[in-house]
Amino acid sequence: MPAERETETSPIGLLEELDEPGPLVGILVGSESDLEAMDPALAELRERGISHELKVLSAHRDPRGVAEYSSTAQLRGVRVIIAGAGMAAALPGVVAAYSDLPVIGVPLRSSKSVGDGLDALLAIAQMPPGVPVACVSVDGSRNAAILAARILAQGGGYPQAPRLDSTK
Ligand code: RP5
Repeated sequence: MPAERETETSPIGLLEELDEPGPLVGILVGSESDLEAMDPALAELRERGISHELKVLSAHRDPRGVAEYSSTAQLRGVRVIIAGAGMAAALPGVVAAYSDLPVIGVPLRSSKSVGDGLDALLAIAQMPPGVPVACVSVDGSRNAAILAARILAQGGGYPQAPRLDSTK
């Protein structure tokens, strides 16, 4: 499997790709304007030889695309999802609503941020009970990649948690 599988294509057709083994880490960003902030994560994963893909998918502008990606990622072999977004950063939370995979949110500072990224930090960290998102620091994409690597390094041995009613 190649260490790097970076694409920015639409997720349409992901279901047809189920035969192909997916990368271990899926990286999503809410906008093309977020791409540069994820460079440290890409470098970290590359250096560690961890296969990954990168897609631009907005929770607000393309909610169906986010739902399709998130609900098929595990079937494709993805084990951890890193999702970076700025402003009203709904992306990591929406991904976690559709997937049982661990989701690491990266709050991003953008030119229109309030409080230098405080808006995104709160949007990602303040998830309601039952829908967990791990949150790193503002523009902390390198830490997100290191955390993903540590999650991947854990073996099995603990049964997968059953999906519970997240409204409780
Ligand atoms: C968020 O809005 C994106 O994650 C980005 O950080 C911010 C601005 O997006 P653009 O207007 O630059 O596309 O959804």
